Amino acid sequence: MSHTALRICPLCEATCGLTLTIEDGGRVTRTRGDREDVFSKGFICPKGATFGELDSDPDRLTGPLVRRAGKLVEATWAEAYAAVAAGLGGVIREHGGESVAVYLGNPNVHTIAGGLYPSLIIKALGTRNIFAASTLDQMPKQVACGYMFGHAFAIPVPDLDRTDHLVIIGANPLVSNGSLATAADFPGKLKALRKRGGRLTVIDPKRTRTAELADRHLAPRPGTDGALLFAIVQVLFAEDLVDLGGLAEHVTGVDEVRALAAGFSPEAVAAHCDVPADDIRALAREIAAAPSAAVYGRIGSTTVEFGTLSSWLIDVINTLTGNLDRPGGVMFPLAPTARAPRPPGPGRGFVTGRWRSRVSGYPETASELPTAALAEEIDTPGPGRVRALLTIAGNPVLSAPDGERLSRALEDIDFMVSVDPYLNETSRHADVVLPPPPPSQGAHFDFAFGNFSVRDNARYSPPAVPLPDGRPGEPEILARLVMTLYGAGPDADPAMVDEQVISATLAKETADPGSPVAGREPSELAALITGDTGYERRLDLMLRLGPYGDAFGANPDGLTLASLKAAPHGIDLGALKPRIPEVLRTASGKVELAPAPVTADVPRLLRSLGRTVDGFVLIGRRHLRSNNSWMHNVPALTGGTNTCTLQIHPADASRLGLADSALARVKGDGGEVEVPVEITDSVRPGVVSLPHGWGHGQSGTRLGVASRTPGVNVNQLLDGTRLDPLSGTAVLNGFPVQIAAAR
Ligand SMILES: Nc1nc2c(c(=O)[nH]1)N[C@H]1C(S)=C(S)[C@@H](COP(=O)(O)OP(=O)(O)OC[C@H]3O[C@@H](n4cnc5c(=O)[nH]c(N)nc54)[C@H](O)[C@@H]3O)O[C@H]1N2
Ligand SMILES: Nc1nc2c(c(=O)[nH]1)N[C@H]1C(S)=C(S)[C@@H](COP(=O)(O)OP(=O)(O)OC[C@H]3O[C@@H](n4cnc5c(=O)[nH]c(N)nc54)[C@H](O)[C@@H]3O)O[C@H]1N2
Ligand code: SF4
Ligand SMILES: [Mo]
Repeated sequence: MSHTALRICPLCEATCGLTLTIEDGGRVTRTRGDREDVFSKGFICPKGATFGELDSDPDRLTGPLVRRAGKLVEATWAEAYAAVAAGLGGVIREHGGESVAVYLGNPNVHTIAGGLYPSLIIKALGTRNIFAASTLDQMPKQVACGYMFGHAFAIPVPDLDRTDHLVIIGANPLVSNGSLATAADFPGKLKALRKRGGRLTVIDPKRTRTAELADRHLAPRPGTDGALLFAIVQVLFAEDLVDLGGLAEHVTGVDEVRALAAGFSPEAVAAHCDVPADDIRALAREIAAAPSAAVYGRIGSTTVEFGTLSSWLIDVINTLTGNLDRPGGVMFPLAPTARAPRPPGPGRGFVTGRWRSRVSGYPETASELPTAALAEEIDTPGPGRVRALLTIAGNPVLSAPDGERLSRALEDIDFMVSVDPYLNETSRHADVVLPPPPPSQGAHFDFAFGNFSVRDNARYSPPAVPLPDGRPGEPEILARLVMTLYGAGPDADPAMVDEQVISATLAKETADPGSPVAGREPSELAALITGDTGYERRLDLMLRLGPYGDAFGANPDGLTLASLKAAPHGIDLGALKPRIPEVLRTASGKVELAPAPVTADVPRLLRSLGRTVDGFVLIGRRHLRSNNSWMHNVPALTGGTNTCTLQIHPADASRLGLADSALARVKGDGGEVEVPVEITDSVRPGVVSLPHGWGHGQSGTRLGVASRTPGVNVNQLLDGTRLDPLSGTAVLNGFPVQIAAAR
């Protein structure tokens, strides 16, 4: 016998609603798109369709592992927490909680646990050694938006359903399904754009599947978008196309931007970008002329040498053309668990560098240090050295620069804990591995992606399959870590962690005159909270205090956990709405178009204009049936085009004497790899493309399928010193390499 259950897909940012067919034993045997899902309306991709295989991968760990006499062996949960208490406790007693580093990987934005507990763990440790996938990803956007709008999470997203002209820079949503723009069925939305007479422009050094759909594809040299975007700004001013529309009274710094742009005419940057000046000029005019336009950048605009400048310029263009915060332009989503809007006014503003990394002195950004500096923080002796590491849902040995150095550092670290379902290239170094259950056995709510959804919505999935007896869910695993750090014994109830948060939040909200529950009695509100678990109760709390919430009865039709549970296909909260000035938290209370720390980096961009590259420039790529480093272990997701090859232009290949599938030697600052070439004219001459997340087959891992087609680790070509200086983000796209035929 079998039955079906609904589950939001946690495998990418599109957050599709899935219908799972579940056998009596709890195995997911079939996965379809949920046609009634208010957000995804039945869309599913090949990765979502293999949810069942990924869920039941036999290499997933079913219980904790503890290192005994040098070897990781199976242990009970009680033994594992005792080992954590002894191991981390010892390091903390000797060197302090600040000697423990935390690395938060990408899936934290896809889990309830990752949304609710890491900040409590960090607080319990009292450490500033926080590292995350952010500085391998979107941190430049957070820094740029932090300065412009006052908050690192005030990130506008393209209003995909209403825009007349979408300009995509360094993103390939046909493959990635979108990022910092949560939209199920991105391909369908691009087709709908064309159908309603809209335009699509793609700026990408590669002719990607997304570029193939475009009306106009500009293929600049990698890393030169900053100059190209500045040239668009220059044209807007020079041709009198600047029109802030209703925003004018809310924006400062326009004249400073005008002055800075003067040095970047299309003619001044054309040779550097290798894009004709006329094409840049035409694009600027089209963006200005469109009834609405949305300029949107992703990985190819952030993980690059001028990542923060490019991220900033994207929203400068949106602002100067009146497209910021208007339908069809870029808008600020309002998540159901966000704080309910408060009256507009000046805020504290955004700063970086409140502390610095110990070895290289990199500034903190959004409370994180650059992940590229994690290895040196561990392996460089001296006071303040990182002595222990906790990784949650991360695989930095493959995802960050110079994984070999990080691996060596982790061999010698005093103590390491990994919360991860797999024994992989990173977790194999841990002293204790705490595996969360497969996704079918966990509840789902998208705390992170509500902030980036192109349409506001609220959806909740309870666990589709019950947890086996004695197996904790990931929220409980992390809550128990918090308790352990505070010295609680094995019998302490982890739900106490959640109750603590609930009472602290209620005390704060009832005392805040801007809160929907200002002046009310915290104990009266606490008694109203529902939910079967600690995390459900916190979700109820956040929903009820949030922008659409019931405010604990004051707004009886508002959202609660109960109302979400009563709507299993989700609740649509409507198209995005303008939020300026309410969303702004800058010190001026305005959009600060020319923040001094950002404009101070413009001379570096100007200096780059005359530079030439000797050799090749490497860019990355993603594959539809894959996700970073951790989906190469499912047979249905391997093979076909999903392989680790070096894509190279035919002219370059013939010059180097490389035939298709021949081995090429690729050499970068940090090391070299040998990899089969794939000859294709979809990459520009002078550019090669190598995907990340490969380099499996390392000793001590338990990844039977991935080990058979290991691929090579592109990040071994980097030594960790190439960073966007304003955000500490690694330059993973557009770095120089030398290529030769392997002997
Ligand atoms: N060269 C190059 N490098 C890149 C990139 C690139 O484009 N080029 N992209 C970068 C980007 S955008 C990112 S986000 C990073 C990703 O960097 P990471 O987050 O460090 O790496 P992932 O490969 O996503 O690894 C995710 C880990 O989480 C585990 N996991 C999966 N599901 C769960 C879960 O439910 N709970 C827990 N606790 N663990 C889980 C997996 O087993 C795996 O170990 O990589 C970056 N690295
Ligand atoms: N199938 C699949 N989906 C995924 C992932 C995955 O691994 N596989 N990863 C998920 C994650 S963690 C993220 S962050 C998102 C990323 O989502 P996207 O950013 O949409 O994905 P990428 O394929 O990395 O697209 C980056 C594009 O930038 C281009 N590029 C490289 N350098 C430059 C440059 O200098 N300038 C310009 N203009 N373009 C450049 C590349 O050619 C590439 O097409 O995808 C998510 N979704
Ligand atoms: S697009 Fe993303 S969220 Fe949707 S089914 Fe595929 S992997 Fe899952
Ligand atoms: Mo990412």
